[in-house]
Amino acid sequence: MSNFQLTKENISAYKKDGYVIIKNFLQPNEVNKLYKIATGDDTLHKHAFDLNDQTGKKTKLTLWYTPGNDAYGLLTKSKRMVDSVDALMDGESDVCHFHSKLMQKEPKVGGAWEWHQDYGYWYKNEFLFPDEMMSVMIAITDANKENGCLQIIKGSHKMGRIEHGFAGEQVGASQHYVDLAQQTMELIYVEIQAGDALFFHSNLLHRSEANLSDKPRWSLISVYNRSENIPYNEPSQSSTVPLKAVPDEALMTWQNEEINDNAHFLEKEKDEALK
Ligand SMILES: O=C(O)CCC(=O)C(=O)O
Repeated sequence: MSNFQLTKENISAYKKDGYVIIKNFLQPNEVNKLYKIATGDDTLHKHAFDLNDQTGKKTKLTLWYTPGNDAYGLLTKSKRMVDSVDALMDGESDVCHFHSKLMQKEPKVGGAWEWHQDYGYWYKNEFLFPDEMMSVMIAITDANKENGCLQIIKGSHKMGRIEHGFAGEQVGASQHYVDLAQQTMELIYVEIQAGDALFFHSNLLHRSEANLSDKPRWSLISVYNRSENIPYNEPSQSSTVPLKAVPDEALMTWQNEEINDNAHFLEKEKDEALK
């Protein structure tokens, strides 16, 4: 989808609901390319680690900070991504990339995620402005109730940050506030197809269930920040380095490099923060 731009309606839906879904954000040939790399790239596999849920089920993920000229980096830096998040986030300073994660929720073993706000984690990194941070989830495979798709509470970003505590290896939002939120706000299952994108606010409450199906659920989640939103407790530098956008076509037409260690992968055993 070259020259893609969010509409005014997309932007007002995001402001009101805390998210917007864009169908067919990627073309089938683009998502096929990403799927092939996701399942075949040794570097991505080498840097993958397991995150346990409370029942011991594991989600595999690979997390990196610096988008290079590999297919994933070119997508993260593509004009359609950078312009879209620029239109959605508050503030006017440059768009930067905090990190990206390839989420690998395998059939029967892919674990659950507790209710949380991403800013529940990033607050601990001492970013001050949650409205200047957001995530984009790109479905690499179809996501549905059967394979543990994302669930969100529509409009919950307007509650501001709520208390979080530890839940196994994850951070979970106060269940009391999640229960209160659900008294008036709608629970949405984000059932999307490969190539669709979900743009969501850093304070939107979300969770997912384990993947008990026989189909994998793979997705890319890229996190963006504004350059003025300095984290006072975060060792990586990426979140305040302005992104140089590349044309949307780069993913398919540039001679892509393979992802390499210049992406600065998170190694779970060395780093405390998971996100
Ligand atoms: O993709 C999922 O199942 C959940 C991911 C998630 O909640 C997160 O990365 O914050």
